[in-house]
Amino acid sequence: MRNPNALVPTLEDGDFVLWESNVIVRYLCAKHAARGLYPEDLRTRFDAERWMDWQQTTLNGAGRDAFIQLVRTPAEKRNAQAIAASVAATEPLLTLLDTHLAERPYMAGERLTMADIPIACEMHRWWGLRRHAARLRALHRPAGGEAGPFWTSSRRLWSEGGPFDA
Ligand SMILES: N[C@@H](CCC(=O)N[C@@H](CS)C(=O)NCC(=O)O)C(=O)O
Repeated sequence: MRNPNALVPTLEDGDFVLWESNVIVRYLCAKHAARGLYPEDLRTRFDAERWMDWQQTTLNGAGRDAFIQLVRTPAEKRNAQAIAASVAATEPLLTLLDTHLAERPYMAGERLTMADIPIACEMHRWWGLRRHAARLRALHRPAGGEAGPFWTSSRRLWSEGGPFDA
């Protein structure tokens, strides 16, 4: 088996097999370093590394239950408490992210780096939940109201890589 965990993603680059999503991002950005996604400057690189680890160990875990419940669980079996706890755990992290992005255009500073990739994927997943949860809609975009600052930041972040499902 290529990935002993039997999970995606798994990358095959010739005879080299690599798994763990953020490690795959690091590898591809380093391999194609000329594109600038893998910062040469050590501090900028590890700033990017920091946010990638934060996404995987903090942000992803906080939003996981909302995703599992709203997307993977039939409506009649959903655990409303688990969704509420997951939303409550994610909210302060979105505020943190919004504050960070209010001061710089990208996660690691002035340029798009590897750090923006997992964060943008995570935000895409989070905002995608709006299709499933009026509660998230109400939290982040009051009916008839203006988008909050995080909306603006995450929209900008995601739109760098493709269309944003608004
Ligand atoms: N830490 C691993 C987690 C991999 C993982 O959990 N993959 C999920 C999808 S995100 C999976 O393959 N689940 C099996 C399934 O959905 O059937 C990574 O970041 O690559």
